[in-house]
Amino acid sequence: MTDLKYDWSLEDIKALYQQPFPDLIYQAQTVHRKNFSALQVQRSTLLSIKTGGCSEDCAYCPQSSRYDTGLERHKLLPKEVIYHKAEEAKKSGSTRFCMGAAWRQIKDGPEFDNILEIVEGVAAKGLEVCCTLGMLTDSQAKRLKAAGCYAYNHNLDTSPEFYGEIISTRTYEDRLQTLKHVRSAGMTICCGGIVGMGESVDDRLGLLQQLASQNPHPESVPINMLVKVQGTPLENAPPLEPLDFVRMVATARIIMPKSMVRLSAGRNEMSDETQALCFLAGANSIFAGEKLLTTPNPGDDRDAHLLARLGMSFVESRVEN
Ligand code: SAM
Ligand code: DTB
Ligand code: SF4
Repeated sequence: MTDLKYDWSLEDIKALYQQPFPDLIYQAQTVHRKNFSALQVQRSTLLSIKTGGCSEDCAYCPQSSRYDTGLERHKLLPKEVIYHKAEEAKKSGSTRFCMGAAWRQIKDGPEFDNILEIVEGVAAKGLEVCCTLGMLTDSQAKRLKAAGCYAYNHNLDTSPEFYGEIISTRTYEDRLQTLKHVRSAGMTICCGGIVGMGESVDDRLGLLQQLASQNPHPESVPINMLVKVQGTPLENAPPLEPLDFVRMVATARIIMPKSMVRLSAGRNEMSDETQALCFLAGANSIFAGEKLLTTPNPGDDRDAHLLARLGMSFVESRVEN
């Protein structure tokens, strides 16, 4: 059994990250194989249930109302539309359905009641339900859990030091507080961040340190490569070296050995070879389908072709229901 550790120092994380690439990949692969099948990748499907018009100023995000990204806004989707998408996701092999809303926080009232009903409906279809709806209070977290929400996604995005360069409308502490509420309600935590926003290597590793200092570790850790969207302040962010991204994935795998490491946004812009290296480095989950929340994703055919060439396979969705 791999020992879990919650007090990684930045120096220790850096020593892992900076080792020669073959040593890093070997170590990550070894940890990966101790804890998971190295040949299997789990799929989640994302659906933006409320799009755009968000009051926050996250510099990467096409959905902030402060930037003109040409995105078509829509209010909360009708529940029939969401159920239909959930069924399609299950048929195409996803085991988790993740609903995202461009909100700063959930507001109690009819809209939240609707969400609770939708969560119940999707869970009844035999999918793991994940929500990402912004900040939430302790009692909202408990109600979501009671409705059948299995996981809650809320990212720390970057290091505490770099965070202020990216978001001014809510604090790191706010985010940690929401994560606390999610944990105490008994939902699992999906928490990660974004690479490629102009942050330093120390910022990337500082993010990993924050994630690994949570006890228990987040059950899933999405590592996003920034999708540069025209009109956002980060549209011209400096290019990211793909091998640095792979190093980030490998380091996450080593320090959070039992977590699902999700190769998240940015796959559409990545070569198949970079993705293959990420799987070698311990990534074992992806978002499936042609769209993330608002930006393009590779789609099922390209993913199936890649996995087949690697002799790998997808975790199959449960067949009941
Ligand atoms: N509004 C909620 C929130 O911020 O928690 C939920 C949705 S928000 C779009 C979920 C996550 O998507 C963000 O925390 C961020 O990490 C990621 N994200 C958003 N835009 C992105 C982009 N352009 N590239 C990569 N990741 C992005
Ligand atoms: C996460 O870390 N990545 C997903 C999910 N959690 C909600 C979202 C990625 C969004 C990329 C930009 C977009 O498509 O709008
Ligand atoms: Fe709003 Fe979430 Fe986008 Fe930030 S990341 S602008 S909170 S939708």
